[in-house]
Amino acid sequence: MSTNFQVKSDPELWEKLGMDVARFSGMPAMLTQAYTNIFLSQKNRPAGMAYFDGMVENIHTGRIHEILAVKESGKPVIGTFCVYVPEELIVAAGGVCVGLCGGAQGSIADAEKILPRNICPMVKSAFGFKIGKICPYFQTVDLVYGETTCDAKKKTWELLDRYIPTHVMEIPQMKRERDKKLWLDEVKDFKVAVDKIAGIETSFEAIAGAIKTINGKRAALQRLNTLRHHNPSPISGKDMLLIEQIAFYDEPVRFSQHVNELCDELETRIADGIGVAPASTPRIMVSGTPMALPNWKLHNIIETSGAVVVNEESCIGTRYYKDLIYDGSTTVEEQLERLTERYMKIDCSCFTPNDDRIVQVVKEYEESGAQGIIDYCLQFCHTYNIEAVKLREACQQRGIPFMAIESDYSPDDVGQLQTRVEAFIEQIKG
Ligand code: BJ8
Repeated sequence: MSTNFQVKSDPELWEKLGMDVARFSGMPAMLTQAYTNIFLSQKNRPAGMAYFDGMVENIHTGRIHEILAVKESGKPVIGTFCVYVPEELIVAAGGVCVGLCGGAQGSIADAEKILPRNICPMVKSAFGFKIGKICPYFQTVDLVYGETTCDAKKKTWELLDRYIPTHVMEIPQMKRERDKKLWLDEVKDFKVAVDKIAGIETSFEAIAGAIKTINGKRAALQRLNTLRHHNPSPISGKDMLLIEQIAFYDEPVRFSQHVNELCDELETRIADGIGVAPASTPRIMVSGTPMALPNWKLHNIIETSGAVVVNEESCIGTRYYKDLIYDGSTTVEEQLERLTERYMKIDCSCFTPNDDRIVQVVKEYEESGAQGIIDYCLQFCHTYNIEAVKLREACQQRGIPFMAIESDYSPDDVGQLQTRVEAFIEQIKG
C-alpha cells in the first residue's frame, strides 16, 4: 500500500479556470482519503496500478495542465456525456475528448436548486459541477456535446447551454436503415463542428490515425477484460472499474500503453497462479447504468462482502470497448459510414427494441465466468429500470442468479445494499 498517495492541489490553476476555489480546495483531501480507503487498502494489487494511482493524484492538476496546453495551441477540447459521441473525430482534429458524466454526491445539491430532484443522479451531478464551478474539466472545455438519449439528459442540455455552449447530437431511438441515414448525417455535422473549432478540415489520414488510436485504446481494454476473467482474478473489480473510468480523461496513446503493460503483468500473474482473491471467491458480473468517477459504491460493497467483480456490462465498461471501427476504409465518406456502423452497435436501453443487449449480457456472463449478475440502475433511469424486466426473465430461463438494484450517490442506502449483496453472495455459494 503506497503511503504517500496524495491528490494534488493547484489553487492558482483553479483560479485561472474561474472555479470556486474556496469550496473546491477541500476536495483533494476528501478524494485522497476515499481513494486510500477504497483502493490502497486492497491486498496484492498489481504493480502496474501505480500509473493509474498517479492519474488520480493528478486528476485536478497535471492532466488539466496537459489539456490546457492542447487548448492553447488552438485545438478543440470537447466535453461529452455519452459513448455515442464519436471521440475519434475530436482526436482526428488534434483535440481532446473528456467525459464529463458526474459520479459524485457533492454537486447534487447545487443541481437541485434548479433541476427537479427526481431525475438521474448522473445528470444532476454533472449539471451541479458546472453551476457550482467545482469541476476543472468543465471549466477547461470549449464546449460540450450532449445527445438525445434519455429525457433527463436531452432536456438538461437546454438549461446547461446557459452556462456553457452545449451542442446536441440527435441519436435516434431505433436502428432501422432510415435511422442509420440520420445518424450518419449527425456524425457529419459533428465533424464540421469540431473542425470549425480547430480551424481545419480533418483529412482522411488524420481520421485514419484517430481510428487507429482509439481502436488501440479499446483493444487494450478488451485485452485487460479478457485477462481479468481468469480465475483467480488477477486484478480486482474496483481497479478494473477505475481504469475504465480513467479511459474517459487520459491521453489515449499513453493510456493504452499503460493498460498493455498492466496486461503483460497480469499474464505473468496468471502463469504464476497469483490472484487478488482465492479461486473459490464468488464471482459477480455487474450490468446496467454507467458508474462515473468517483462512483465506486457498488463495487466497494461487493468486494468488501467477500466477492469479486469480474465484468462491467456498462458504458463505463464493455459497451465502451467491445466494438472497434473497421480501419480499411479508402475515403472519408466510407470512414464516417464505418464509424457510424460501429457506434450503432452500442446497445443502450434508450433504444427500442434492444434485445441485442440481452444477448450480449448473457454472452459476457458466460465469458467472464461469473456466477451471478447484479443489475445496477441509477435512480430514475427508466429505460434501464424497465429493461431489467427482460434481463431478469432471460436469467431465470437460464438459471443465472440475478438481482436488480436501484441506487443513487448518497451513502444512505449503503447498509441496506450491503445486506442485499451479502444475501446474494450466500445464494451464489449455495
Ligand atoms: S449510451 S447508458 S452513456 S445514454 S443512467 S443519464 S440513460 S437516466 S448514461 Fe448513458 Fe449514453 Fe446510454 Fe451509455 Fe439517462 Fe439513465 Fe441517467 Fe444515463
